Amino acid sequence: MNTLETELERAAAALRKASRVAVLSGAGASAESGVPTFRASDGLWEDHRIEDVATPTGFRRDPLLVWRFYNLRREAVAKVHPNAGHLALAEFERRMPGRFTVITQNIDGLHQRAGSLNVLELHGSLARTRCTSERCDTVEDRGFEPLGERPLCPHCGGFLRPDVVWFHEPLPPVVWRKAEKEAGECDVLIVVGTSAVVYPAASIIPIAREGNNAVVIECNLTRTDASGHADIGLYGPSGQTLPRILSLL
Ligand code: BV8
Repeated sequence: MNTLETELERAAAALRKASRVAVLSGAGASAESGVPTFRASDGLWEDHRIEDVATPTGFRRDPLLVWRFYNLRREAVAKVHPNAGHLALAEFERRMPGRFTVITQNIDGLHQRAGSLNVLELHGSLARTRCTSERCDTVEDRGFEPLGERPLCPHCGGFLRPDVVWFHEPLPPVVWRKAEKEAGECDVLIVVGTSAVVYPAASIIPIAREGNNAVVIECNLTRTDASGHADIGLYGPSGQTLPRILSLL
């Protein structure tokens, strides 16, 4: 097993040669900002069944419970800040303008707040609401202002939902197609803070390998379902490993 130092050097060497880089980030990328992950023992799903709070059925069954769950997350995310890992990814992009893409499963907006410009939100955003009335369907960025227990559309009075992708819902087609393209064309894919169990997001990893034979760098605390696809493994907090790679470039 290579030491972290060796792996950091290998990661830096791969990035120096890269012409296009993509990132697939998950909840672990925000963990050091204080945002709970999903599948840790004290994770977000701990108090809820996924089916009750992150599916269309759950929302139809009990919209108040679902809004309580998402309002709590909006309130929590309003108080946190990007961590050194987010900031390092934004600096990577500044050094490779137009050739660096963050594909995120996260809905906390922290990559953008850290300065990343080219961000593809596969699973939507906590900051946005969407009107459920078919004749309206308005999507609005509401920041992290409190929305009340059952928010209504200011335009048509219809019921609002969070503009996030729930389980059993398709990912936004335009975003997904862009993510597939970027993953298929990159030379290096950095997989940071994801257990790689949710699909189709996790298929970004094989798409990068099979598309352009990309070098896959996994940044995680532990080995995951993605580790078998990884050429380089940086096992430690991404708030430490990502800035370390940057310092070696
Ligand atoms: C779809 C938004 C089809 C909401 C999320 C049966 C029926 C239908 C579909 C399915 C099915 N069975 C399976 C599926 C597919 C399903 C799926 O993948 N299920 C899984 C659970 C098996 N997927 C779907 O349903 C998708 N849609 O398939 O639609 C379709 C097509 C056409 C028409 C109709 C339908 C939609 C999936 C999207 C679900 N929405 N989020 C919300 O956030 O509330 S998913 C949710 O999980 C988050 O987005 C999260 O990002 C994502 C993945 O979790 P991770 O980010 O990886 O987080 P996790 O806690 O698991 O791991 C954290 C990692 O970080 C760990 O490895 C940890 O070690 C590491 N870490 C911790 N700290 C650090 C760290 N690493 C580094 N540094 C640290 N400091």
